[in-house]
Amino acid sequence: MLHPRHQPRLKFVVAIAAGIAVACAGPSASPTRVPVTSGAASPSGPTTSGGSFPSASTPAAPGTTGTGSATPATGEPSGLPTSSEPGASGEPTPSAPVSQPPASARLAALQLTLEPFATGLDAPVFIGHAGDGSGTVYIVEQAGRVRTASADGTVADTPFIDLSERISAGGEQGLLGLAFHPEFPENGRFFVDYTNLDGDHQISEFRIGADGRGDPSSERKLIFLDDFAGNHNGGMLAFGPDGHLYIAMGDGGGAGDPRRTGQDRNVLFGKILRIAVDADGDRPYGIPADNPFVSGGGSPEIYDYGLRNPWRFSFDRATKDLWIADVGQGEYEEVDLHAAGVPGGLNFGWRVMEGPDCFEAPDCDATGKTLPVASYTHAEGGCSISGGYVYRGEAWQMLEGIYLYGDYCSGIVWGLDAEGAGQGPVEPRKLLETGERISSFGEDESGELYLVSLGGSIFRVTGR
Ligand SMILES: [Ca+2]
Repeated sequence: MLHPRHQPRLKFVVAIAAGIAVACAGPSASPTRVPVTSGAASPSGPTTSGGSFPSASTPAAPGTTGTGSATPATGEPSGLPTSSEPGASGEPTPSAPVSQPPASARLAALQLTLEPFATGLDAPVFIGHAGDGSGTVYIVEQAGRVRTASADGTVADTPFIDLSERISAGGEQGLLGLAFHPEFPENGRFFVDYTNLDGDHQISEFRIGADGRGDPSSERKLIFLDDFAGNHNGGMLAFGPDGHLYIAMGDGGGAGDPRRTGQDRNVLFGKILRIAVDADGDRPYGIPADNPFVSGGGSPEIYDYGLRNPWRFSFDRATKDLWIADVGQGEYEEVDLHAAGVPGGLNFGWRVMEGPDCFEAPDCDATGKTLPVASYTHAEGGCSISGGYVYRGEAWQMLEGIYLYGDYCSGIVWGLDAEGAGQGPVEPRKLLETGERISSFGEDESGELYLVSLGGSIFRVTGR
């Protein structure tokens, strides 16, 4: 199933539908609006930006990715922190280390703010770290470059690696994911997910060269997947607490899952995949022995299924829970939870269901499907969810145990009580209207969180 299926490839070249702008306009009034610091909010907002990444219902137009012009308000590097000391970007409020209120109570009182971290990036879609103790963060630019930034947000001129010549970028395509091997400091191995020049999926390993940067000539290809549409490509990569590589794969694209891949356990589209990254015999990767379909019933790489476009997912550092944000079709954006200890093989419902409801059919069979722990309608707040992280950093105790996520179209950020979500329905709280095209969240090695705007800026997330 890893080989091209020689299906005709649809080429989506469409203008951004006016409907996206309408759908993304969102509520005009926000009772919970919290000011973004340092003028980070862009009054023009995402509703006029045109880009759709990753789209909810409409394939995105190629070449619409921003380079910063849509969100100019963060200004020049002079506005950036000039020191790696925490105080340079806002001193965390000292607070008692013991007996803090439960997450639900802190969430109700939380004031979330963004502080400028880095600017001038070219369509950034992710930020992460290498686990090397350096404080360096790695920023993925959609066109195919990985940039490094020091702890004070200074972006190095020379990319860590430039893969742009082998990548098709624009719309939902490009360099989409990056994950460092858990033993990267020793072995220099890292992994990327990109759409190649044909628009097909490639998950590959690279290694650093003698100069300490990624070596473009070191590519070792792991998974190739022939795609049939430009949208719904997933893209997130992350090593789980089990040391295996988890891979987000969208349903292939189009609209409404035309090939019914989400529920088809014999194709890799519409899934979370899980592999061991070392070669196993003739296969360039291994299959974890406890993957749910190793003995039949589906492709052995599959971990969870029934997903539409799980653009971003993350693991809770403390609980090891897997949080998946699945971009919806025309109605719902959803947050899915795969609790630690629960075996793989969960079915999150697409395209039988979208969010908590049946999709298209007036009624449907929800038996055996894992419903989202949270969702929002497009009328409530956007058109394309960008999943975030459960905060486990040290600087902002008010954020401890709160899962943050946002919407690309509306720029809204929500939070929910992560522990509570594992026990039953929780009520997310709208925390901030950023005015940014939120392409992703990310974390540094110490667990501090960042918000990535496709417009070219990255912000630190703070909570008081
Ligand atoms: Ca696709």
